Amino acid sequence: MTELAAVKAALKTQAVETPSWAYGNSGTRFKVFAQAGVPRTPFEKLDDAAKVHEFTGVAPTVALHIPWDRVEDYAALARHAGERGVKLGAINSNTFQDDDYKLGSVCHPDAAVRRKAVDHLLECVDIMDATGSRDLKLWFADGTNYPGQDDVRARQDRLAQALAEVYGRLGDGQRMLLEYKLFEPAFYTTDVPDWGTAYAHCLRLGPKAQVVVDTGHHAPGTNIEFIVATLLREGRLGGFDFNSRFYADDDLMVGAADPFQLFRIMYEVVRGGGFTSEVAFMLDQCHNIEAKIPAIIRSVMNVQEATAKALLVDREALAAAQRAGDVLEANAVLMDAYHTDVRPLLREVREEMGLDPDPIAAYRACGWAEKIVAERVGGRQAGWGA
Ligand code: PSV
Ligand code: MN
Repeated sequence: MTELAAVKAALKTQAVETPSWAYGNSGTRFKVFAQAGVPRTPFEKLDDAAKVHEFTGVAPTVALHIPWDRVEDYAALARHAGERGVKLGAINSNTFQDDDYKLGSVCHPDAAVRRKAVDHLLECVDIMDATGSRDLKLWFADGTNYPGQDDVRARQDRLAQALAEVYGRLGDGQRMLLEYKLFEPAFYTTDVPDWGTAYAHCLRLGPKAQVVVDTGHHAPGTNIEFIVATLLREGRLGGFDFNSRFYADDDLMVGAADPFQLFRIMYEVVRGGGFTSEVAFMLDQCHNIEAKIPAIIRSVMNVQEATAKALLVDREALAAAQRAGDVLEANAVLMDAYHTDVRPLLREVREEMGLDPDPIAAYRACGWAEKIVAERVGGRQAGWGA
């Protein structure tokens, strides 16, 4: 196989998971702007996700969020997905939208609240059994707002205990992905603020516990690709939640704020052997003012472009320059790949996959946007909390 053929083959096997919540309405704490045609049920979210896969060819799974995507019959939901050519992906838990969680969930000082939170996580594993999902994604809003508010060490013990109970419930082939976030909604301490804390918990738990890197959850200027390289070296990179940030956790389209950073991350993934199904490439975005389905298609394409550039790095030339201590040449080799216009290559890849080379134009021409606006009348639009 030529080198270019190998790059194309790799791009064809790429899989980007889209999040059910990105198809529903979202906003800021100031306002949620409703859009016409937005799904009203988890089934309709899957219908939209299937369109993203139909036109990109690389978005075969959809992450669910419980309780937002709670249904009577999860096997029926999985069947509905299958009939449309997609599958259910990670199950995301929600321990942040109940009054009981004001002071935390699994780290709460009251054992009864912790019990409720852990029971929810266990219910999520039951759902994984029904949907055939591999990954349970955990993000905790737990933390404190004021120094002295709670004992930060005791909170770590409570967290460890909760995680151990859920870990023990995981079946064969199931994993726990622990997500960290620097701050928000807690403003003083966050109980899982960084990759080190997440990694320490995962290490204690065992190999089914893996760290998930949400690109929006870092301080400005953080070298995320270094974190990625380190977690891959340690065999603990479970996946990504891709999105873009300008200021804090902005949840904008991935690759919108800093495509160069996305390239550097994808290069470390490729370099570290992480371009496999063991690393889940998920989007975690909210499309507050832009049309949702085309924005998700655009995001998938942005991930593809960064991946293509990362795959095109001339690793032999790079290694030679690094061995020679040729700083400028090593940097130039990396930048050559970054500056390559990979859009023609990706158009070819899509054509070879039997797809339209321009997924956004194809989506616009297919009439789905008009159809959902006409048909999804009445009922309650999906959004935060639904
Ligand atoms: C909140 O910051 C958040 O965006 C986390 O990143 C989760 O992954 C996501 O919500 C869904 O719960
Ligand atoms: Mn996330």
